[in-house]
Amino acid sequence: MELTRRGFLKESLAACGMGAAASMVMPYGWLAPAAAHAAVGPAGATSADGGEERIACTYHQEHCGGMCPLKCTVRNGRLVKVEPNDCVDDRYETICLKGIAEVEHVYGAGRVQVPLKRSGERGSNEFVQVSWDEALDDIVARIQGIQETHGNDAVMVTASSEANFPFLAAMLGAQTGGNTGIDVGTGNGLDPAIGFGGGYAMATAEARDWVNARFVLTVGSNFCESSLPQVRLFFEAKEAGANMIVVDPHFSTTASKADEWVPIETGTDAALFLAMAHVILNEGLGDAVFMAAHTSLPFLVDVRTGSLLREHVADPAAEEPETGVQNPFLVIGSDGAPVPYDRAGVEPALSGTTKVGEAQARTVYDLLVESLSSCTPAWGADITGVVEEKIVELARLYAQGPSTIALGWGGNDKLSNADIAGHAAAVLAGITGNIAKPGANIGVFVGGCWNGRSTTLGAWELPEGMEPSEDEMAAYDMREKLNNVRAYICCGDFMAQHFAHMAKTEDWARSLDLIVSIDPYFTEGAKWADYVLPATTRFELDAEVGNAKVGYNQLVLQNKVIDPLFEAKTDFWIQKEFARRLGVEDALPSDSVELVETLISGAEDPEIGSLTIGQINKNHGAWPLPDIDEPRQEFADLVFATSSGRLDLYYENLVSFGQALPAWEPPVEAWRDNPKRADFPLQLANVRTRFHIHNQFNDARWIQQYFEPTLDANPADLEARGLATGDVAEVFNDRGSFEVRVQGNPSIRPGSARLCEGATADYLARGNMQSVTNDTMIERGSELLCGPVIPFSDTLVELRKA
Ligand SMILES: Nc1nc2c(c(=O)[nH]1)N[C@H]1C(S)=C(S)[C@@H](COP(=O)(O)OP(=O)(O)OC[C@H]3O[C@@H](n4cnc5c(=O)[nH]c(N)nc54)[C@H](O)[C@@H]3O)O[C@H]1N2
Ligand SMILES: Nc1nc2c(c(=O)[nH]1)N[C@H]1C(S)=C(S)[C@@H](COP(=O)(O)OP(=O)(O)OC[C@H]3O[C@@H](n4cnc5c(=O)[nH]c(N)nc54)[C@H](O)[C@@H]3O)O[C@H]1N2
Ligand code: SF4
Ligand SMILES: [Mo]
Repeated sequence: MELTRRGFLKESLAACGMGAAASMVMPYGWLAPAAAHAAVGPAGATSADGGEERIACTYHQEHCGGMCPLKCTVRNGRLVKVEPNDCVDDRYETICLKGIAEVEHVYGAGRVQVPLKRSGERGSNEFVQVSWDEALDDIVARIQGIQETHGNDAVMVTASSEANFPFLAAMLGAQTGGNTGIDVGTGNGLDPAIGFGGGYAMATAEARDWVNARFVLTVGSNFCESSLPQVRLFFEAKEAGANMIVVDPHFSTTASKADEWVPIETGTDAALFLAMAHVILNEGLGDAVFMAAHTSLPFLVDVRTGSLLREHVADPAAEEPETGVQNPFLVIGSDGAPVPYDRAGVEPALSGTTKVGEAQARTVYDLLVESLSSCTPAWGADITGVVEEKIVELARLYAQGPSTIALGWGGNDKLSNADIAGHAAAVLAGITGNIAKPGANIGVFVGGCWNGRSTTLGAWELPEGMEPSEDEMAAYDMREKLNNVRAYICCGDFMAQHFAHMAKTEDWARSLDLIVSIDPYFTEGAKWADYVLPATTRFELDAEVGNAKVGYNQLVLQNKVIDPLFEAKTDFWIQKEFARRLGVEDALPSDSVELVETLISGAEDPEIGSLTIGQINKNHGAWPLPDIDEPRQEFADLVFATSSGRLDLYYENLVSFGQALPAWEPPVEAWRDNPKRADFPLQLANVRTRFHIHNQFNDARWIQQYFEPTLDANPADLEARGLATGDVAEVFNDRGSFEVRVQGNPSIRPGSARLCEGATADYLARGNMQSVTNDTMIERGSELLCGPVIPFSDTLVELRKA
């Protein structure tokens, strides 16, 4: 069969006279471009039909949290099979449909094949083919012109997690975009309590730890789609007896696999957590010993100012809040008097009042009890739609422990009030001690490559002074605030994927002097570019090895699988060409092999640092990190990474916002009684799907057979608008509109609609979903760890038949 197919292709292609930049519409479907490059494969073993065949190991996508190690078969230079790699441990031998489908997708019609230069108006999507030299000469000349007049920081370079651009911004002295406002909603509220997670709510352990839990409460995550290689861990925990309960407005895939689904009103997770905390404290189910010994709940607060009181009350010079050591927080000692919390033998009272100097002082615990007093189950039920009895039951189950709260980045995280939910979740962990113990952890567990054990790899050192400029502001703010940026180099799709409220992005794009898109695929953002440069996919390399990364509990190498396709170039080559034109070529490694050697030899772990590329490749391109037999567990000694070493539940910097302790606030737009609902009654949930990774795989034909992005809504909501499954609807609000096929889906909560994010214009009926998404930034955002979150799902819309 292979023989026949190959012979057939050879002939048919010769007949077509196909060149590298041939038309993307080809009569022989997905196989045609492969054969167009069949001549370039390096020699290897011989396949049954006499062609050249070899196997190469690499890793797949980072941004699904998978980075699955892959074993790729290449025949006559063409990728013909993708399988899970043979790893030392079969837990890491994972793959999904998207990895398998690369056999077609790498050669897919969505690829940018040649460098393109804008020929029409910006955004008109009109381009002409140019040579790499023409493109790069002009781009560099224009950048230099802009920088001479406006300074180095008039250029901005941003790169998606799939792109590999460690040098470009530094070479140009460019800005790098600042806070992204993405995936930082819940972490902004959770992470300051623990001093871990960096604002991304990274879990305090891996999902492998779930088997140790009696109760796993998943809130706002669709783990069984968004963490495909780890779905087995969900079932292992379930089989081990953990009670898996999923809180989600919609009957998600994960909800359907759980022991129980608890439907909730969108954007009200904080109210659920606060009501649960109320029950726990009210019923005396808290862990008083943990609270007194390991949290900031016994700390004293000046009732007049809301500030935490410290030992050197009258001596601001002694103030060292970074360490808290020189100026420790005060607690009430056994004699009722204030005493530094860290003095030997102190057993702090959780409750009480005292005076510190002139200041009237109360404990954080008392303030918490007071603030929670109104958060009764009835109150919570009214806001969340979760019935009172269920809130009480969840609270009791959680308090009993060991319990884990598995938060998400795609749920409440994408609403403006997410930090309050994260903060409230921290309170639940703090009052019950369900943290940093086997089975008792908290955070987002999605993605092995983010949540497994890690080691820091080395970095290539650039000459002194070769570094990015300081970021003036977050890139999303540049659309509205005065700033210096005039040229924007996007490695990945930033224009459409990273900003809500597309109309604003478009206005900004029109105002820029130069936009460059560097991506293997033709993205929505590329339409706004002056130059679209074809990058290779991770499978294509011009050297034997291109990158090394820490995947799920192992080091993985990006090995060459096939030669670059079309005129695509590697991210490394592109940077090198920039460097050559800037006269700094020698500052970069000579090739990507030298770069990878540096990454490995500089690894912080000496066992990893002593490995060679050859050794790792003898081991199929993957090397287990040390000590991975047991799941990662942070803070087992219960000393947290906060200034006091305790779980810090009181956020002094938010006193002026009334959020020193978490206090319920609805999201800015998608709240139940928002008068805006009169015109735009439906909330639009933006979620991920197992069929895509953000904007990627929209064009993968093998996947398109099974999945088309549809706007799913409850059949009753469709019917009320005269819509039925299969109709194309216009989705609109006061920010914009787009058109998409609708699907009646009883899993969707009435009053909401759901669409996978990253479904871009070319794959919808018209326009981009980003046209309607909300970009309102809350005021307290500037005080939050990572700045405000972009509230993509804090969006109200209406539908009508298109
Ligand atoms: N409306 C809405 N928007 C959202 C979200 C939402 O919920 N709603 N979610 C947000 C979230 S959580 C995230 S994390 C972001 C993710 O958005 P992105 O950061 O855009 O996602 P990635 O998957 O990291 O980036 C993929 C891009 O990199 C390109 N690429 C792949 N490999 C390479 C390579 O080797 N070199 C180069 N140069 N490019 C490569 C791909 O073709 C693709 O265009 O989207 C955000 N946007
Ligand atoms: N296949 C695949 N996997 C991915 C990605 C991908 O693009 N494709 N992207 C990766 C990235 S960058 C991210 S950020 C993660 C995100 O991973 P997750 O955090 O799991 O996010 P989603 O998959 O969007 O699922 C969000 C869930 O929250 C629910 N939800 C919506 N609003 C609310 C709410 O207000 N409260 C509650 N409790 N639930 C709500 C939604 O119905 C949905 O089931 O996935 C990663 N993994
Ligand atoms: S898309 Fe993600 S889960 Fe699927 S094979 Fe690739 S890395 Fe693995
Ligand atoms: Mo994300």
